[in-house]
Amino acid sequence: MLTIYSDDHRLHHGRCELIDGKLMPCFEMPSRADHVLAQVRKRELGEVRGPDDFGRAPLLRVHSADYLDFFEGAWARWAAMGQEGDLLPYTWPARTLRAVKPTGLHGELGYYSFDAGAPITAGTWQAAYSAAQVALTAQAAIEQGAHAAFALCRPPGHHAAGDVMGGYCYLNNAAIAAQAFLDQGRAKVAILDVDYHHGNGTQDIFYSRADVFFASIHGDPQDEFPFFLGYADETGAGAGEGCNVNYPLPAGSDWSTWRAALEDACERIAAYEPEVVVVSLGVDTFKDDPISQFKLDSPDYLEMGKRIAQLGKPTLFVMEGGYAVEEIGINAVNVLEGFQRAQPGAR
Ligand code: Q9C
Ligand code: ZN
Repeated sequence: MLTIYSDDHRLHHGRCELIDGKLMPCFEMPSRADHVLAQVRKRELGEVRGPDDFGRAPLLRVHSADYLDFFEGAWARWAAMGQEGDLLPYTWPARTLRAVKPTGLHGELGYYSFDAGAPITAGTWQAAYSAAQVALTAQAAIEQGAHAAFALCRPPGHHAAGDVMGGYCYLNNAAIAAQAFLDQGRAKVAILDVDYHHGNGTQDIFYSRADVFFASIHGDPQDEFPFFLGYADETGAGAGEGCNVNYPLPAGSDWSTWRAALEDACERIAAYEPEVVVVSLGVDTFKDDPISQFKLDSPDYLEMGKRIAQLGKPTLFVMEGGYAVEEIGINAVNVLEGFQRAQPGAR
């Protein structure tokens, strides 16, 4: 399987996030991608290539121009104020306020974000831009005939909506790739989000559309981030009614619970008859993940890949979360290897 990777991810290295009332070093750190890449190489998954540059146009199919302009320019405005620390929002247009867009940097940042989990640093725009190009390059490889490809994206993307960042995410790599498939002539795409957290951004982007089916298996938002989306009664709207399915699972869920949800999700995806599948591949479902509550073990990820392969569709894997840095590479590559081994004629 081809892997697409860019060193530009290193340009994004936030300093800290608020966890349990304390400012802690960001869990979403550059070494995550290093561990995944190391395992891709060690396990000889296949060729590793850098991304091509498809420019801004495919990003604009998912994100608004004003959001991209704000994101690209935010650090320069912050630096011009004499600041050096990470740019983080601290006020949002919550229910009792107005969703106006103030002109000042902090007001605008609150408007374009939903939490304080997505710090903007000097290199964040370039890292996120390159991650989107990584996803688009892997998508192009599938469009050119590859049965599967792995986009080793960092920062991740599935919490980012059309004009909102948050949850370590800025540009929705999986959504951008899914939209590219559609724009290149595919009629229907399914997105399977296996990250521990609900893919609120992806769901929001496609919620009213029938050309993308979105399925997400995740910690129950009653008691887990992102709290305000990801419930089982969210089934799509308008033309997209029936094209969204959520599997909120309780804390402590292990493979037996998780795989039952995967089975149902795969049956729903098969019934939708997509031309291609995009997998938002988070491995923060792992038992030792420092910020998550599921109990999957490393061999379970081989089974996950095998079941996804049984869909029999061209499949784009897009890296999302996973924070037990030693194991993230093993578990991510287990999914890819499980998928690959299940192919007819696999070695
Ligand atoms: N006490 C992704 O996995 N907050 N994002 C965690 C823990 C945010 C996760 C706080 C988690 C975001 C891509
Ligand atoms: Zn996650």
